[in-house]
Amino acid sequence: MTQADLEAKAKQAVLGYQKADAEAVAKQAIAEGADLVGVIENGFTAGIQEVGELFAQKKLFLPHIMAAAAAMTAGIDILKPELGGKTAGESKGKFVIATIEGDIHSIGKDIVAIMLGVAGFEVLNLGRDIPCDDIVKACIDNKADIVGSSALMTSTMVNQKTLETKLKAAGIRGSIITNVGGAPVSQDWADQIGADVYSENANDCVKKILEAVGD
Ligand code: B12
Repeated sequence: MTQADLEAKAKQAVLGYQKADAEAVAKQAIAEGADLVGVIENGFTAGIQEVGELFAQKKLFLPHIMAAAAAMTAGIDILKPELGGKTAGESKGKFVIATIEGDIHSIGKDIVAIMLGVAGFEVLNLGRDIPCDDIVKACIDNKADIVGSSALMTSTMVNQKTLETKLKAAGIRGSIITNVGGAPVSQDWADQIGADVYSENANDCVKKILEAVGD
């Protein structure tokens, strides 16, 4: 099967809420030595983005989103161990990532975390709805080089600003790169709150953070 066919099948599995199909296409991609990052980005991610748009247009409802996310996660879970990532001593930097306080959206953040791992960063994924204080503590405890926060709602974006303030108060803002992302987040917002890097998606994040750490 061609790469394009595998990607189309992965996308269709998410759009059709078919967990078993998502797992099957992931296994097939591995067996055929396909470009697995391509299958994630152009297949599973493209599928969930389309579902997200249909949800926003009220053509789909919450159960659809849950089922599509479950299919995507099942496929990605099979691909993850095959993606490699950093090997000991080669880390490009320690990246702490979390969905910001009050926000439970985790799909995009998890995709970013996977791609950063593939690019050679040591990623500590704290999860979702993580209090700013806990993010700051994780940065200190792990001597993080970069901290990324995800916000999917206009009501939770403000906590990315709180995180900036708390990193300053903890005295570590000068020694850490801050990265913000999420659908309502923009370069303007990053400038407004004083975040170092805004990323539109996983690719953009890897590119800009590699630049920021001087790789
Ligand atoms: C899936 C989804 C859910 C799922 C989440 C499942 C999960 N485990 O994540 C469920 C059903 C649980 C859910 C719940 C809710 N949701 Co919702 N949800 C969505 C939906 C449809 C898609 C989001 C998604 O996963 N997109 C796919 C991923 C791949 O894209 P992404 O998240 O944007 O991530 C990419 C980039 O943004 C970027 N990125 C993301 N994070 C980060 C982080 C860093 C560091 C970087 C660098 C980059 C980066 O890279 C990613 C990969 O390319 C959006 C609609 C939309 N169009 O966004 C609504 C949406 C975000 N939800 C919304 C709402 C209101 C809610 C609820 C309050 C609904 C409710 N009434 O209960 C609750 C939230 C409760 C809470 N406290 O958080 C609204 C927010 C409105 C607003 N502007 O504030 C939206 C926009 C829908 C809408 N149009 O109304 N939701």
